[in-house]
Amino acid sequence: MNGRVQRGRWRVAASVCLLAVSIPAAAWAEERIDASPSNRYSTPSIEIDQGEKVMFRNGDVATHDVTAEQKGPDGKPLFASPLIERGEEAEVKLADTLATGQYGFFCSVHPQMKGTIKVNGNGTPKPRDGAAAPGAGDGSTPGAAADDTDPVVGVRILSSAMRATRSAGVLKVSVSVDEAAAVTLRAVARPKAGGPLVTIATGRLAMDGAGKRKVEALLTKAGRRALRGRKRLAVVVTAKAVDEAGNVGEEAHGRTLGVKRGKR
Ligand SMILES: [Cu+2]
Repeated sequence: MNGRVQRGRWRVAASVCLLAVSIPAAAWAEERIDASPSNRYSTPSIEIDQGEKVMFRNGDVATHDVTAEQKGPDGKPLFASPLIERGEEAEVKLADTLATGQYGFFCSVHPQMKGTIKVNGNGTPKPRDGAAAPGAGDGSTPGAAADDTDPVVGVRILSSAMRATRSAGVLKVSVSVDEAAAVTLRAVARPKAGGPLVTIATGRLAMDGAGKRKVEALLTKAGRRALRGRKRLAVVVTAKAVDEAGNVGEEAHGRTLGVKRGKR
């Protein structure tokens, strides 16, 4: 009987010890989401502490990203990585600002690729820039505050018909920014099922202030070829905005050409 009590105590002591070791270890870690062939996340669900950094590594041959399903108060995804090519690794930005909870993500090029980031109660989330200082100037250092706010860019594909797009040689897109920025546009598609992503249209424009503009992205040679003799084509346009201070904002929009809006 005495022996039993003793063993019980030992067990409690051992598990407290384990806890003490595992908590700081988790806090140092940097979690990673991986993509693998073909078109899937090989680590679809990860768990992080609040404030922990998340990386995305693309071990697949196709281009992928990690985009939050939920949008923040600024209208941007709660967290996102840039689109990266095979073998590249990039930070899933703003994942370190997440509070305890469960957050879905997907690939903006392959929306069927889905995963979840679970944020546990350990740690402290990093402040979210836009939410922390909504247009509030830095009063303590008048006129000297560096611009470290990323431009917010929005993009929508306006073109919907295959034939009209092909004969015009351009993909019509609407672009919005919340400040002056140079915007580059890149439209990709996968003309062959299981084949590589190709750039089908590109464009660039300079916005000298906040606003919205319609733009025509020129079809590339590969783009004209991809649209030829085809009824439908799924297209994703990524708009990348760079402001004068070099801060970067990015957004993507996908649409299937040849399918009328609101119809299946
Ligand atoms: Cu993808």
